[in-house]
Order: sequence, then structure tokens, then C-alpha cells
Amino acid sequence: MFLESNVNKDKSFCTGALTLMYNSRFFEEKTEELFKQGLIHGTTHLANGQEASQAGLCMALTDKDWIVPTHRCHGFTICRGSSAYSMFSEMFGSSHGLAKGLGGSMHMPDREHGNLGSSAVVGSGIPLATGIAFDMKYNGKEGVSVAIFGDGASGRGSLHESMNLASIWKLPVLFYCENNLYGMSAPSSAMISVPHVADRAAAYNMSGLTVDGNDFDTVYEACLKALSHIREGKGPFLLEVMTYRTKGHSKSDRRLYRTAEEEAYWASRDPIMLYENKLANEGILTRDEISEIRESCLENIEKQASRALEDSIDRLTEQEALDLVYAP
Ligand SMILES: Cc1ncc(C[n+]2csc(CCOP(=O)(O)OP(=O)(O)O)c2C)c(N)n1
Repeated sequence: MFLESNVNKDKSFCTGALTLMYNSRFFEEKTEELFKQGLIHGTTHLANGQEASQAGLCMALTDKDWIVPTHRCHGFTICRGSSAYSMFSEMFGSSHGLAKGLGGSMHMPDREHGNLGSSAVVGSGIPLATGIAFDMKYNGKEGVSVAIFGDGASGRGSLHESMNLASIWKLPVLFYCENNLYGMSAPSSAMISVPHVADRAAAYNMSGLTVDGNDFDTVYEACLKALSHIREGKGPFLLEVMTYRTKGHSKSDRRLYRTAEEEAYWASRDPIMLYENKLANEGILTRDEISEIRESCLENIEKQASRALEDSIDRLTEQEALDLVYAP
């Protein structure tokens, strides 16, 4: 599908996009550090390298829209507008967390910011997002629901059942595949029977598109295109963004299934670096301005992490936790 140029060169827009990407990256870096220090328990799935996909999607959404992310949810949660404080608090198990400390890294719902949150069960958010879209259409609510999933999840039946119903009922849902080339250690090239996940759209009589997920402008444009198709009532859309997670799948992954050359290639396509270069080369921001934005994002993430750590003594009582988990 042809993309018309909708690239936004406005300085404040570009500063906003860069800020989201820095916040996502610094959040992940701080999270890794806190895990290594033993201050956070459980596991975590970092999305370093996938910032253009997160920011590009979220900047194209409105506050009427909803997302249902995956286990690798931090970047989308931050880009949708949640505070880093509430996200760090969640991982510290404190009552200031988005799920009052009961969820941890993979469970960061935030209704105020149109984010239903995710679950550890791969592919389980897709039917939920489709259900939100059904509610929107059935009850005449404005908005689009976004089912975010990985290339690994694309083989699950939940996606295929959801795409079928969404197409039949022309539901306002964007199926957003973040293809980072691996599902744990399994390369997507060996696990998916078609060249691109988006090729599957044709089987469900819907539109599909595969784009470069490391170029912010490309992702943003593709999202605008897909979202306007959906908002015009033309039915669901399957958008696949090609990206790479530069860290292991989770904390314990030593990445033995991929080569140093492959990692070096993707490091040369780091989405933040690409965007910084583009902004500087096109004269939208100077290198000094870029450094200032970077420093202020870093400082902000550090501050929010420290404050969340200080406040992490505030925890739900056992009774409060039970009251939240079980109906009376
Ligand atoms: C139903 C189910 N099967 C298997 C797992 C184990 N698992 C956790 S993440 C993951 C890989 C998911 O890959 P992908 O959907 O590509 O997302 P990514 O981790 O690359 O972001 C698997 C198999 C799980 N959590 N749930």
C-alpha cells in the first residue's frame, strides 16, 4: 500500500517524539540496573531498540483510543502517558504502582491513559482488544482499539479468530504486530509460513502493511494511514512493524541463538540514533538541543525511580490485596 507523506517536521512534535523514545529507553536501562541490584524481583522483558514502534504508534493515537500491549509493555505504557513513577512503583511492589504493586513488570494497566494492560499469556490480549472494538462499535463509542502482539504471538489461534470476527463485523481494531524477529529463541523466519505477518491480512479480507519499525516517521505515517482507514469505517487493519530487541528475551537470556554480525547491523539502525541524525541533518533540532532533551529525560527517569524506591515501603495490607483480587 502506498503511503502519502504525512511526516511531521514541526519542532515541538519532533521534540515530543524524541522525548518519548528517550523516556522508553532510559526506563528500560534503569529497570535493568534495578534488577541487577536485586531491588526488583520476578522477571522483565525489555524493549530496547523498539522505541520507534512504541512512540510512532502512540503519537498517532487519540485519548479516545485504547491499547492492549504485551509482556514487553514498558515502552508502550510510557508513550501512552503513564508516569515512570507509577511504573517503577509497580515493579517495586508498592501500592503507588499502576496495579497497586500486585502485577509487576508485565502488568501495567492504566485506564486513565487508555491502556488495558497486558498479561503474561502470549496472544491473550488480542481477543480483549477485539472485544473493546466490539463495545465501541456496538455502543457507538468513538475510538480505535489496538491489539499489540509479537511475531511469536502471530501463530496463536487467538489472533486468527479475532481477525476473522473483526473483519466480518468491521470492528475498529488495529492489529499491530511488533515483529522483532524472534519469539524467545525462535526466529520468525522459521516460525511463520508467509514472508510477512501482514500477508495474513488477505486471508481475512482486510488490509495489511509491513513497514520499517525502526524509522519513527515511517511508523507514525503507517499508523496514521491504518487508523484513518479504520476510523472511516472500512474495518480492521493489520500493520506489521519490523524491528529488533537489542537485549535478550528476558533477564536470563544470553542471546546464543543470534550472531554478533546481526546484532551489529541492528545497532547501526538504532531507532533513536536514526531519529537524532535525521532531526539534526534536517535542521529541525541542533545537536545541543538534542543533548539537552536527552539529559533532561535521563534526569527525569532517575528522579522518578528514586522517588518510587523511597516510597516503596507503602504496600497494600494482605486484606487490601485480597479485597482487590476477589469479589466480596
Ligand atoms: C501461551 C503462552 N505460550 C508460551 C509462553 C512463553 N513465552 C513468553 S514470551 C514468548 C515469546 C513471545 O514472542 P513474541 O510474541 O514474538 O513477543 P516478543 O517476546 O518477541 O516481544 C513465549 C513463547 C507464554 N508466556 N504464553
